[in-house]
Amino acid sequence: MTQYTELRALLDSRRPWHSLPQPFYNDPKMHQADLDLIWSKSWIFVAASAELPKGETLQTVQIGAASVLLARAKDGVVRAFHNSCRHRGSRLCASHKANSPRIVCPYHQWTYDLDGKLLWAREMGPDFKPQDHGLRPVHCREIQGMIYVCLADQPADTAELEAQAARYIGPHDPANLKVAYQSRIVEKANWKLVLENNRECYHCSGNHPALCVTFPDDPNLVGADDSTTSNMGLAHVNRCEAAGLPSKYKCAEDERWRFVRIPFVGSAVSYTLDGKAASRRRLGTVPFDDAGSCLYYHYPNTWNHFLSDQVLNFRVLPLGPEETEVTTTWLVHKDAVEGVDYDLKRLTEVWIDTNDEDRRIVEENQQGINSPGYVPGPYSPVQEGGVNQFVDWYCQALRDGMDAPAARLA
Ligand code: 3BY
Ligand code: FES
Ligand code: FE
Repeated sequence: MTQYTELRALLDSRRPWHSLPQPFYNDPKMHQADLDLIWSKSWIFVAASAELPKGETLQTVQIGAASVLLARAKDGVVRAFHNSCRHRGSRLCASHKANSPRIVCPYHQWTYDLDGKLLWAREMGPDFKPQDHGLRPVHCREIQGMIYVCLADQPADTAELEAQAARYIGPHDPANLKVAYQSRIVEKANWKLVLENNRECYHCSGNHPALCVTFPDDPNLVGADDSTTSNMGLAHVNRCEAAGLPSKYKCAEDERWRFVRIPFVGSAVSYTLDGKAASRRRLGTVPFDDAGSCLYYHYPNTWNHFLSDQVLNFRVLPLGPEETEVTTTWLVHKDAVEGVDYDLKRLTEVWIDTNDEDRRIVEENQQGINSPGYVPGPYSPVQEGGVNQFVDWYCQALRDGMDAPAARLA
């Protein structure tokens, strides 16, 4: 209860349009509050659908203390389970990825089907009922090529997200993508600094030489505001929508997700150093190469780019108060052949550099915030509307989490 009191006081002390007070970025108690009130209650993006082909594929993901096992059984359905054996609780799968037709506990070999049913347990006596000891499910949804889980008892409704994702992502045909490359980096910074940094391009011209070749450094395109406040954004939205490609800025009522399609610089069509396509196979029903990038974020843990020739998923997971994992997945058409239709270096180099530049920025941000000299500073009204929108969402999500009947802190 004292933790709530402290948290409420800190939230009340927040100056609007300013960065957060220091404890939000480095205090272990506040980090635990983030885990309990946000990460344990929100839909969390965990994997691209293409990472889990049918039949024999498992993946694990760590969300705070919760280890979650993902499996796509032969029926094609992706399910999520607590990665804890129903015997004496051993972790079932220790690796990030595995390929197995069954889930076998390493301790006493209780064996589960990929749909969670307990198939086999040795010498448990005549009264033992295997059907009472299936894996405990975690809410799981597969929406337009992206898999999400939610640890809450009653997850937020996804109907509107599903409807809008079908409109904006559907044309990129997410069912026919394959993973071309995946990178995993650890950033020594609080997860919110990673998200805040993503929500503005104030830092782009000074830090992202490769990205800026193609990505427009225009706050009206990447901030919280409707992209049509920029003439270039308006022209792009009108042209795409006239061709049947949903593109107009669309934000959730509770502000936890948004879609918008923005143009690239000049005649660029993809995130490459020359602006030309990275893959020769155009995706789905995207009507032209220069469709720009459909930007989709879902708080607290993902932002994405949907292009005419590739899809980029970014997954953010907190590892500790000052440590965050960022996994980037590059997807191309499933029939695109490496070395023929795309060159892996060309496809990945801009965002490998950009991610590393962002890692350095947010690590320096963390170091400066840790100093006793840090005081919250003002956001640019021109450039940092998106950061303010994220921080507003975060503060409101904490308040909602504290007010929810089941809320509790250790
Ligand atoms: O933080 C970044 O690097 C990204 C690039 C695109 C939007 N955002 C500003
Ligand atoms: Fe899993 Fe014993 S803990 S079989
Ligand atoms: Fe950046």
